[in-house]
Amino acid sequence: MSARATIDEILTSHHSGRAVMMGILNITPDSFSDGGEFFDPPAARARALRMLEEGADVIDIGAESTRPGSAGVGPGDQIHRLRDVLPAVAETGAPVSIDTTSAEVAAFALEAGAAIINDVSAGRDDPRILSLAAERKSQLVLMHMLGRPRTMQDNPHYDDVVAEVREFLAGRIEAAEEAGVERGRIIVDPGIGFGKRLEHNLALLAGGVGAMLELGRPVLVGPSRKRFIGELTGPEGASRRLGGTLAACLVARRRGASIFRVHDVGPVVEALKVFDAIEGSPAVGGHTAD
Ligand code: HH2
Repeated sequence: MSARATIDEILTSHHSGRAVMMGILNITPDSFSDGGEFFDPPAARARALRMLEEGADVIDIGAESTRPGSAGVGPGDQIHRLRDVLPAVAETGAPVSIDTTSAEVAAFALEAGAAIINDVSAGRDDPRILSLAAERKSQLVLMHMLGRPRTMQDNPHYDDVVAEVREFLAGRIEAAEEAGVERGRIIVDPGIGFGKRLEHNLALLAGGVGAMLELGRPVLVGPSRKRFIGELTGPEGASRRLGGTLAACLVARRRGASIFRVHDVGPVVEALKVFDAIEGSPAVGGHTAD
């Protein structure tokens, strides 16, 4: 991938075919795969710079873990965690996204240089986040989640997961537009691992991405190192899920996802480069093995 994507290139990536890399920076003591590692500002900044070198277009900073079973961190504590780290990352010139469901935290982050609000509750936790995004003309990621992080993995059920997630996101786009957010600033995300069993995650990565694209907005996916990969590859820890993460990103890419929220930026960039080169080769669609 060449130069870092601009905000406009991110917002039109579903049309242009550009792959956008969102590198994960969790400044939390308890995130499921990297909790505690980047809690202090110098370590967090170094991690962000490393991901940018590897090809990240955006750094997604989260100060609250949303892993299954987690209880939540108040806005004051999130802001305290972000105070030194966020300006240091924004100074690098890379677009910063703030992973929060709190309007207070989002307002602080936008003031400190963030350009994107990544709300895993899609504006349901704190509806003021929608009017904030509208007023500040920030970009807004709306993600599907069934239930709340504390309980979302307690026996999730869908009759038709793809249709229900699509319906939910269509409704949240409408709510955001009613609050004044321009449709052109919205990104949608099926919420891999958020109130989903293995078969739900697989369905969303297979047919789901195409169904989400019908909403007319870029599709972001976040399968990185998640539990459903471990369910397929074995019980090793989250940092041993790179192969599965690559497979999930490539499948989602094939279906039209254009924004990838990942921990392992370098390997995903490399995999997508090779994948896109093969898919773009004139022989694709020509000869087959049989
Ligand atoms: N996944 C996580 C957090 N934020 N945001 C979007 N848009 N999509 C996702 O799939 C997504 C997200 C969970 O992963 P992680 O940040 O690595 O862990 P934790 O929530 O434990 O900090």
